Amino acid sequence: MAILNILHYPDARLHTVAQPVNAVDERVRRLVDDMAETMYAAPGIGLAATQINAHEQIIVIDISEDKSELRVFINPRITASSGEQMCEEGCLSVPGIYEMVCRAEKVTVEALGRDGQPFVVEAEGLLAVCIQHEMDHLKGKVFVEYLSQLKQGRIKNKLKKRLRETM
Ligand code: GNR
Ligand code: NI
Repeated sequence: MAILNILHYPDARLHTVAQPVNAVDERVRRLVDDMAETMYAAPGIGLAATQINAHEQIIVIDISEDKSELRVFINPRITASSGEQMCEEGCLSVPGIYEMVCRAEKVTVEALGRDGQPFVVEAEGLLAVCIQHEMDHLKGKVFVEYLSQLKQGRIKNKLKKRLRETM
C-alpha cells in the first residue's frame, strides 16, 4: 500500500470530472486500498479519487470513531434525496478552512463495492454530508464553491500565501 499526494485548492486538476470505472479489477482494488491508507493517514473521514489526481469515480469514507468501518463507493449515483441540513465542512484539499454548507439531510446511493458488487445505502446526517462532499469532488467541485465569491477569494489568497511561506 502507499500514501498518495493530495492536491490542494486552488489546483485546476481538482476541477476534472471523473470517469466511470469499467471493471473493478486488481488495479482498482489497489487504488481503493491506497486511497484508504491515504485517508486514514491524513487523517480524514473521506477521500475522492479526484483529490489524489486519479480521475475515476471512486470514493472511500470512514466516519466511525475507531476507523473500523471503511465504506467504498465505485460509480456512485444518488437516486433519491430529501430534506436539508447545515454542517461545518472541511476538506483535505483545502487545509485549515472550515465553513458551513447546506446539504440534503438524506440520500439514497447506488454504487459498486470493493468486490465489484452493486449495493444501495440510505444515508443521513454526517454520512450523507460526506457522500455528497465526495461526489462533488468526482464532478470537479470543491466545497468552497458553495461560498460567496468574497470568501472564495479570501480562501485562495490564504492558501497561496501559505504555499509561498512553506517554499
Ligand atoms: O475529513 C473530512 N472531513 C469532513 C468534515 C465535514 C464534511 C466533510 C468532510 S470530508 C473531509 C475529507 C475530504 O476532504 N474529503 O473529500
Ligand atoms: Ni474534500
